[in-house]
Amino acid sequence: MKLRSVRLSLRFVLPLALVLGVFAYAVVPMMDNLTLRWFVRDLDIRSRFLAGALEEPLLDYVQQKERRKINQLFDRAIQDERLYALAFCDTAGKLLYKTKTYPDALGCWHTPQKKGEAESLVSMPQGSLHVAASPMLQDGKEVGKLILVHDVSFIEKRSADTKKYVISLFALLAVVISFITVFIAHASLRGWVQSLRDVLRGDILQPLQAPALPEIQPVIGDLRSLLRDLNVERRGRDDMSSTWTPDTLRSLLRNELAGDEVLVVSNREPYIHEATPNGIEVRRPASGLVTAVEAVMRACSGTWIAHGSGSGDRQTVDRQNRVQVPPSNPSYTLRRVWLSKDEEQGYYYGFSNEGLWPLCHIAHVRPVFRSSDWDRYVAVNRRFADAVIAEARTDDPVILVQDYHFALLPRMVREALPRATIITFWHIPWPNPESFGICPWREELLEGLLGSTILGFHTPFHRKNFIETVDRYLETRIEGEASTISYGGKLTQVEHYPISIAWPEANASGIGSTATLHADVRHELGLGEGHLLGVGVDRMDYTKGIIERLQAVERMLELHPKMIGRFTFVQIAAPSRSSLDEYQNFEARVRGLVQRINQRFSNGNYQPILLKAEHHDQDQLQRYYRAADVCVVSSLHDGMNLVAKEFVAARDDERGVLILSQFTGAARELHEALIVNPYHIEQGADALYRALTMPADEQRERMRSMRSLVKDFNVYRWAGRMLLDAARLRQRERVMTKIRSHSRASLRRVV
Ligand code: ADQ
Repeated sequence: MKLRSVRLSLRFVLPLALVLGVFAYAVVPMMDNLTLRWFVRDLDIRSRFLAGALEEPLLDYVQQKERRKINQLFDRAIQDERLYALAFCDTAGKLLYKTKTYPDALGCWHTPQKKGEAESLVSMPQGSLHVAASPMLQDGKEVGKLILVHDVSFIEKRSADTKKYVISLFALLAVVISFITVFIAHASLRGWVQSLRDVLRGDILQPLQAPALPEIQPVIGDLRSLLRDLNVERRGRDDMSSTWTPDTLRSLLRNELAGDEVLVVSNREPYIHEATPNGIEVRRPASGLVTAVEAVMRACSGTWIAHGSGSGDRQTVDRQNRVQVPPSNPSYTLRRVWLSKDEEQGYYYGFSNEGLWPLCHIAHVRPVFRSSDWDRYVAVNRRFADAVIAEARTDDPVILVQDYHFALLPRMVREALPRATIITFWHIPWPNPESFGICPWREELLEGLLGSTILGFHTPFHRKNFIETVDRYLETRIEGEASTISYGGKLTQVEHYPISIAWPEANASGIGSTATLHADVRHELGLGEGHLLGVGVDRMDYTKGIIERLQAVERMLELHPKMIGRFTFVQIAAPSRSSLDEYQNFEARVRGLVQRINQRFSNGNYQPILLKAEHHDQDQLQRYYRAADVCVVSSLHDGMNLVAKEFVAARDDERGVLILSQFTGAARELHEALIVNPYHIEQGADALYRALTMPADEQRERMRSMRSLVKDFNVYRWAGRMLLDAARLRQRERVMTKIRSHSRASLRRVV
C-alpha cells in the first residue's frame, strides 16, 4: 500500500480503536461485576447443596457428640479445592466444631438479612472468602447451623481472565472492523476516482455518455460545469499567452484548419459602392458587425456573401457578382446577393428589424410580426443559403453566419453540406424564454439556429437564455454544463465569445497627436481650448439610449450651472433603418429634445448639445474619440457595444473617461468605466459630472487597465477562439469518420 493509503487507513483506524478502547473501558467493569454476581449465586447454590449432603451424617454425629467423626467428615469435605473451611454452631450461637482452616474472626457467621449475595463475601488476610450459613434441622426443628466457607480467589482469577478475553475480543474486533472498512472504503474510493477520472477524461464533447457510477450522478453536473469554467479560464490563459494579431489568425487557419475554406455570410456588406454625380464612391457602413468581421476577413481571406445594397454595387461586380475588397488592397472576395425592394422590405426591415430586433432588445418597443414578412425572411434565407452552397468549393467549408438576419440559414446549409462547420454568431442579446416565446415562429427560428455546429453569443447570460429558450420550446437533449444541444442527432455547441475590435497600430491613423487633436477639434466646433467635450457615437437607434443620455446632460447642467458654457456634448448618430416609422419617430424625438435643451441653456454661440446625425468615416470618429474628455455609451440594451472599446483603444494618452451602461455586454469587461443605469437620469448626470471633474491620475489608472484588456481581448482573439473550437470539432469529426469507416470495413471482412 502506498504511504497515502497507510495514512488514510491510520486516519480511520486510530479513531475507531480509540472509540472501541473507551467502549471497552466502560464495559469491562460492568462485565466484572456481572461475572462476580454469577459466581456468588453459583456458590450460594453450591453451599446449599453441600449443606444438604452433609446434614444427615453431621446431625447424627452431633447428637452422638462424635467430635472425631465430625472432624473427619469436615476434613473430607474440604478436600474439594474450592471449599475452604467448615464450622458448626449450636442454636445458642456457640461454635462447636470447625476445621483448622476456619478463620476465628468469622465466629458463628450471621447471614445478613435480605441483603445481596455479594455481602456473603468477606475479605480476610488469607484472601476473599464466600461464607454461607445453612440451618440444620432435626424433625423440623433447628438444632444449629453449618457454616460453609469457600475460597473465592478463583473468582478473581476468572474475572481477570474474562477481562483479558473481553479486551482481546474488542481489540480483535477493532482490527477486523477497521480492515474491512478500510478495504471497502478503498474499493469505493477507487470506483469514485475511476468515475471522476472518466468524467475528467470524457471530454465535454462526449457529454451524452453516462458516467459509470450512479452515486456520482448528483455531482456530475457541478463537476462538468466546474470543468467547463476551468476550461474556459485555461483557454483564456492560453490565449493570453500570445497576443492575437492577423498573423496569429492566419497561422491558426493554416495549421489548425489546414487552409480550409472560409465563407462569411451577413446581411450588411463591408463595402458599399454608391453611384454619385462624381462617379462611384465607396462607403463603409456604420455597423459593429462589419467593423469586427472585416478585420477577420482581411486576415483570413475567403469569401464574404452579403446583400448588395449600394446604388453602384451592380456596376462594380463581375459576372459571378463578385468583387475583390478592400478596394485599396484587395485581400478577399465580396459576393453580392441582390434583393428586390419587396424582399428587402419584408426580410430586412420587416421581420428582422421590426420583429426580431425589438424582440431581442429589452427597450420597450413592441415587436411586429407579419406573416408576409416571415415569408420573405424564409425566402431570403433560402437565397443566401443557396449562394453559400454555390460559393463552397469543398464539401466541408468553415461558414461564419452573422446575426439575426439568418436564423434559418444554418439548417438550410447543413442539409446541403452536412460536413460543413457552421459557426453562427448572434450579435444582439438573446432574451429570456418568455419574451422570445411571443414570436409566432419561435420553433422554426430555434430549429434553424440548431443547424449550426457552434452558436456564439457575447455573454454567458445570452448563452444561458438561449439554452433555456430551446429547453422551453423544443424537444432536445441539453447538456447544460457542457453547453451542448443535441437536436435531430446533431450536436450544437453553444458558447460565449465576447466580440471586440482590432487594436490600432501605433501611429497608424496619421490623424495627429492627441494634444493637437484636442485643440483642432475644439477649434472646428467653435469652442475654446479648455472647453470640456463629451461624445456619443451610435447608429440612430432607440436601443442606444440617446434620449436618456441627452436628458442626463440636461440634468447635469441643471445641477451644476457652472458647466453651462464650459461643456458641450457632441452626439454623432449615423442614420439607420430610417424607412421604418419607429426609427423616424425616434429621430424626431431626438431632434426635438436637442432643440429644447439647447434653447434652455444656449448663450450667444454656446449650445450644450451638437447633434451630427450623419455617417462619419473612421478617421473622423477617431478624432472625436481622442479629443473628448468623456465618451457616453448609454444603451438600454446592447449585445456588446464596440464604440466603448473603440474609445478606449483610441486613447493612447491614457486620458478620458468612459461612461458605460450596465446593460451592454461591454460592461461585463470594462469594469473601470463609470457604470450607470441609463434609465436613472440622476445617476447619469452624476456620472457625467464626476467624469468631467475626475483627476488626471484616476483617469490614467482606469484607462490603462481598460486599454490593456481591450488590447489583449481583441477581435482576432474573438475569431480565433471560435475557429479554434471549430478546428477541435472538425478534428474530432474526422477521427470519428475514420473510426466508423474502419469498423464498417472490419465488419464486412468478418461477414
Ligand atoms: P451595432 O448595434 O451596430 O452592432 P456597435 O457595437 O456599437 O453597435 O457598433 C457600431 C459600429 O458602428 C461601431 O464600429 C461604430 O464606430 C460605428 N458607428 C457608429 N456610429 C457611426 C457613425 N455615425 N458613423 C460611422 N460609424 C459609426 C451590433 C450589436 C452590438 C455589437 C455589434 C458587434 O448591436 O451590440 O457590439 O453588433 O457584434
